[in-house]
Amino acid sequence: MLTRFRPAAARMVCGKHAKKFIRAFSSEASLKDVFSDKIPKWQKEIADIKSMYGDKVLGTCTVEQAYGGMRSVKSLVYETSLLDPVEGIRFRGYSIPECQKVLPKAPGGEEPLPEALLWLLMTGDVPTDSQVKNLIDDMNKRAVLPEWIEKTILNFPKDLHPMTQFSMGILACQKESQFAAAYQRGIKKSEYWTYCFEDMLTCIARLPRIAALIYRNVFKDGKITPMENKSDMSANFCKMLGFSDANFIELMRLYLTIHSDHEGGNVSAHTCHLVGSALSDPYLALSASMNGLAGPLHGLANQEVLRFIKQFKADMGSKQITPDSVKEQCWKVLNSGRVIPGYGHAVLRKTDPRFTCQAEFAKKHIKNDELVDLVSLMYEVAPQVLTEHGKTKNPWPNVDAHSGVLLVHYGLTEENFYTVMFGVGRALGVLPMLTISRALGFSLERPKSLTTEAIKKSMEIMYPHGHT
Ligand code: CMX
Repeated sequence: MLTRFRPAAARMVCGKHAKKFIRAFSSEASLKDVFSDKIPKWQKEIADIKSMYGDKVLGTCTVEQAYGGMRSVKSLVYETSLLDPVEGIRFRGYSIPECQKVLPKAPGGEEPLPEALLWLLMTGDVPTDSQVKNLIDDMNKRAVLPEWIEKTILNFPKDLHPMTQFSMGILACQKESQFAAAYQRGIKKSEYWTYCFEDMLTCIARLPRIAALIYRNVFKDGKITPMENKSDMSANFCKMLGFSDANFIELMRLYLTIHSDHEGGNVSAHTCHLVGSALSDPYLALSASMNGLAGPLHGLANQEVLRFIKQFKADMGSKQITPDSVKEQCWKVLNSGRVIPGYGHAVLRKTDPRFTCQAEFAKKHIKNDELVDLVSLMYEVAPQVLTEHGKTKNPWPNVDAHSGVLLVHYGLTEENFYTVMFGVGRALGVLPMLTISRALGFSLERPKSLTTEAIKKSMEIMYPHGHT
């Protein structure tokens, strides 16, 4: 059973450490064992980098960047994923197509299991089928929500935005934070991660139930199936939302996987990292992160895309949709001072591979769907319009440009819910990184801010004759 056992290294381990070591390299090893085993190596790597290069310059920040949202300033360490402007995201070095290939899948499924991605993000390793199965079993045990939280969510006003409800639902779970309780009792810094890990898994496991309660209460009759915690996270989630189509469940696996992580500088990831750096527990950090995701320039763009597409269809009435009419609609939006949602990106400079894999899913599973076809037509037209418009640095589509029409195809038509689904996925990236931050002892975030007056003064001293 010890398929990942490394005999040479194992021989060096003896006594009380041997049991822990063997546990960590067994194909049955739990995520916590494997993660725990990695920590000393990562800590040493960072200590070595700091001692060798601690005083070397990694990047600079210009005045333009300070005013411009710190775009591209290299000042964060984020281990789970890295974004290349042209190629797109890599999760621990694996591109999306590579993840689709190597990560374990559900029986009969073709898309990666999000739980497998969680393992990859936490450890850098592709897990075995049995490791993922054990992780799913563990998460299912943690997934049950306390009754008072279920009742609280069902009592929220139906016109409270689902993202606000989602953030509040996560915050309610904070009552049971093991990290917060342990910190109050008094724990050593070296123990922080283990409580953070427990909160991370419990929090992620509970998100599908929180989200499904919101969905059923706001958009349906408030009736929800009892807790579904027998299958994988995506299948459970779909069933609690009220969907049983096998292709929709596959889509959910892909959806949660690709929405998980997008390196550290985006608003939701950075917020989680920042709030967690104050040793706020994972529930507090994730709830804050979700408030950032709820902004229209970030996660809320997926609901805005569907609004845009629906409005476009309504404006067209019975007229035929053509590249020219799509172009005209794009200009209408731009000329009214709004952005074309789902297009552009702060880092990417090509089509987002998260868009591409959704387009490929549509090609494989969906035929003759007006809205899916419209998204394809938008892809032919919008980049050219945005290029002519001349403002955005990236005229290509991002993840949000495609996700909504796929959900509509399977009957999930309520666009105000879409960012909640993004949030369930995003937790699979930002909470593992939060746990890694505690394991590696990352510091409180405290960048230096300046006033405009201070910038002016410092520039006048550095450039007394003006800058040429
Ligand atoms: N439509 C119209 N104008 C756009 C645009 C778009 N899709 N994308 C960027 N621009 C404009 C910006 O508003 C900005 O204009 P001003 O100079 O007047 O302020 C200019 O182009 C330069 O912006 P940029 O450097 O190319 O882009 P930013 O890094 O500032 O912003 C983003 C990135 C994603 C917020 C922006 O492209 C945008 O608003 N896109 C539409 C909303 C969207 O799809 N968001 C989702 C992103 C993915 C996610 O986080 O989920």
